[in-house]
Amino acid sequence: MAGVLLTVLAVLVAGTPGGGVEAAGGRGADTTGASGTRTVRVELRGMRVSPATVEVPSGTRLVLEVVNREAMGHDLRIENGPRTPVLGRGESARLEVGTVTADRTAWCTVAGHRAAGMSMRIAVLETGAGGAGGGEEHEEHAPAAGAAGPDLAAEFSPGWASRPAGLPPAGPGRVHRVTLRTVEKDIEVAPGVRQRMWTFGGTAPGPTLRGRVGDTFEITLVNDGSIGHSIDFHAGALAPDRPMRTIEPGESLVYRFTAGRAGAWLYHCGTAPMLQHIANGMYGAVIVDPPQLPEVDREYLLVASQLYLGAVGGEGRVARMRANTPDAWAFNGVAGQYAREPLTARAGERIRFWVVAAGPGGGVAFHVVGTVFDTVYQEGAHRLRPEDPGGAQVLGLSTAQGGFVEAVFPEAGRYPFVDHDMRRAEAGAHGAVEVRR
Ligand SMILES: [Cu+2]
Repeated sequence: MAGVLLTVLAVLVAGTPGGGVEAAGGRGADTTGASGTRTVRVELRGMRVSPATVEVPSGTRLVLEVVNREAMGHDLRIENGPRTPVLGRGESARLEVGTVTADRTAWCTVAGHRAAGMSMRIAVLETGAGGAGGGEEHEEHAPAAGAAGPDLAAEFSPGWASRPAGLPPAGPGRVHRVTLRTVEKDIEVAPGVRQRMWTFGGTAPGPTLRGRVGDTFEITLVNDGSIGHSIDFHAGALAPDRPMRTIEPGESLVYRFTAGRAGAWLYHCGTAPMLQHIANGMYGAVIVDPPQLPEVDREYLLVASQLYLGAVGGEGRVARMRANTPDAWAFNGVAGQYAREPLTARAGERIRFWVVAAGPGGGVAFHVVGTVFDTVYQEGAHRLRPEDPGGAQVLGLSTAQGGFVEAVFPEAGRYPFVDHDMRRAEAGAHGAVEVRR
């Protein structure tokens, strides 16, 4: 309540020429040209800078008292001007903007925060006039993105290898202890295209965890990155407050959950803007086997995701995430990788494909050309079993859903698999299964 009042006050003060929270100079009526000093309190909270606009007469010496009102770290940087350090909750800093003679912008430089809305405008009013400041826009626009996306016919770098898609069975233990370190790492996400990704454990998707109903997972999350991160496991029910909290670089936490129910589950970073953290690679899968899950000849896991190319934290890239216009789509993080290095099987084998849709802005319509699925397990329930007379063509998953399908490959050949949304398939969400005799 007090915060709201302060914000309102700040807006009121900002909109009143000559006013000031702690006005140190004159009242703005200086006739010699210097309008005096204006001090404005600025609050950082909820991906917003309040007030969003500060209007001052030209020639005003402006001082901003910047305070962060939430646990997430923020700063404020003035265009062509000073910046605060990253502020923790309740911390404040004083910014001497200097004498304002033209419109300027200010924003939080923490990755993704500006694109999420953390910017403000310092607008010049005509001296002595109360009219609307019609200053020029200094907003930066997203760079025009290449409409064609990456060249999927290009070569991967020498020594490149696809991410192994084979899914090993769950280990014998009932407690699974894993340490996940958040690290920033350059990864080749499409042929010849390297991107700095934010990862769990150095890969995107992160490591796959697997167990059975009733198993306990104990994850130690260590932040080796340069900004705050967190983790959210869909596979277990608990109060998010402590285990899903954001930890700063150098910190760690232990996240313990018991898998009460079977399924193909997503895990992901839960730090704002989540859209950016997930799109930059912070996602993975937890497989919890249904009871009496029959053995099959081979199991594969394919995590579907969008890819956004460009500088990490680049505002244009984040703008594209928000517009849901990915540059490419991928299975297991790399566009087109299993077209280059196909999955393998033998004729007559039963293959189980586990699929998780990581998004962050779309699902998947998983289809294997030349096969008919006789088993579909989606979001914790069997929809089709081999003894049923029906068949299935697609495992359709919304964002963050998971499941598996099974098929028997009738004869040798090369069987493409796709996201049957052809925009996605042609943008990298395709591969093949090479079936031998
Ligand atoms: Cu993160």
